[in-house]
Amino acid sequence: MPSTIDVSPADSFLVTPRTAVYVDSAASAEVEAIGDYAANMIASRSGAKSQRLAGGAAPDSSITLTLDPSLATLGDEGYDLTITRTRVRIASAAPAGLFHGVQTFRQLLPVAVEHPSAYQRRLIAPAVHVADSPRFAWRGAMLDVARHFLGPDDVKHFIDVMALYKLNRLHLHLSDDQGWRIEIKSWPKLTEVGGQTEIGGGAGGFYTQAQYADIVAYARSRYITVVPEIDMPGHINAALVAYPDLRCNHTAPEPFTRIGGASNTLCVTNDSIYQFVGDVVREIAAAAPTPYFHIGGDEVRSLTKEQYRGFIERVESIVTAAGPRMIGWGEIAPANIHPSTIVQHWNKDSTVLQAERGGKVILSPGPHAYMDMKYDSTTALGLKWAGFINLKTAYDWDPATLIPGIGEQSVLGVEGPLWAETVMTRQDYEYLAFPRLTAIAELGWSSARHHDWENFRRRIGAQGTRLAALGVNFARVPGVDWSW
Ligand code: TNX
Repeated sequence: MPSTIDVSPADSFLVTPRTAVYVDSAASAEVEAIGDYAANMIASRSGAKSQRLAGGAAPDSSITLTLDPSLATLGDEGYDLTITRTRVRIASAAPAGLFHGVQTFRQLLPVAVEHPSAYQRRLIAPAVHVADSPRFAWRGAMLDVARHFLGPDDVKHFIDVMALYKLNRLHLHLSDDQGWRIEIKSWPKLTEVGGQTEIGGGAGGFYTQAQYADIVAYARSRYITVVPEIDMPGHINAALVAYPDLRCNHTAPEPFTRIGGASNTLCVTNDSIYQFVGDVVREIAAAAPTPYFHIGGDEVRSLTKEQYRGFIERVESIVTAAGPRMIGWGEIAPANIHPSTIVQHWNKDSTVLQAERGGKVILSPGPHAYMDMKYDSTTALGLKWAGFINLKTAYDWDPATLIPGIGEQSVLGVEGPLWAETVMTRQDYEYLAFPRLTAIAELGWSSARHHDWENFRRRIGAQGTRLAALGVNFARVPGVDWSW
């Protein structure tokens, strides 16, 4: 829900065959690409282009995208959208805001906008003025492509749906006990061996570095930053099968293809494993520029506290030297990590320690944000260790008050992880992610003063036909009127 919205009830803007999208005459290629995206959205065929506005005012029936430095108070992602009878104007201090403004305009158009070739496609939007900016900088989803692999096209489809809800981070869990999913040229067996397994004995799979870079670029064009995760020092059995010397006993463990975790870890007391960690971090960061690198760090049971903390601190210096900002799950917080490192809360963990250091945290609380939990006892897919999570439970919490000692200032944002022990296909992912991911998106974007379950419950019903139009297999959860 936007920060402010003023509706002029008597007026509306109608898209006609003459409606054109304009960008400023001096617009950058980046802004022009957003213009083309908007032109495609309203056109009844693909390949439509935006035009450059050569001086003077925009003509009637125009949609203009303008960078306006005076809107800097709304931040890079904020935007100002004005729809009148004759014109649509989207303005922002930065391209990201223009893109989000286009998404709001899209949401104001009828569902037919999702069907470019629909026979009857009367695109009409109410006249409004919206001034809007996000509450949190980090609004994420996580795909666990390690437990069951998901191909690049399915990931891109997920990215497209994320964009509709102004989500801006896609965390990819690229390795785990059951599989290794990204090509590392200096350690080829990671994918030759570790990439061939997954839960249940299926064929697994992996992304080549070129495919990974393509996903990152695709996400970038939707103003979504991909966050690569390589889970270590535990949850790494697939790599140990490929390279037994990474273990202290130098013997290959059995492949692990069940639900649950193997107890094996990297041999953190052996200097040579830091060469491995460095190679992996540097190759992934070189394959596609990344501002963040997630090192996992969760659920390690077989190391001493000192061994674990020493490992995290050493890996932090490796990641930081390679460029990215490090992220780790809540367990890393007791190590002596830098305040710029980001800690991701998931369970009863020590994340608060990072807030006490003046650092930032991402909130993915298991009992609210875990999209791999069942909705209720009748849900066929999913796990239930963190409880059933219906739409209300996913929505009805406040990131700024959830954890004592972690206030608004410490919260970088929210993220919904979709662990994939039980999910195998795109349809499975979608069923668990939607509509709950819209609740995470709303918590990330909308101000706390707009937080209202009854209001959200009524509004979200309208997303059903839109998600259906996009081919998303969302769960028709009870308590919501999906018949709009
Ligand atoms: C805990 S969340 C895990 C994952 C599992 C997930 C299943 C976290 C950091 N570790 O390895 O997939 O539960 O819900």
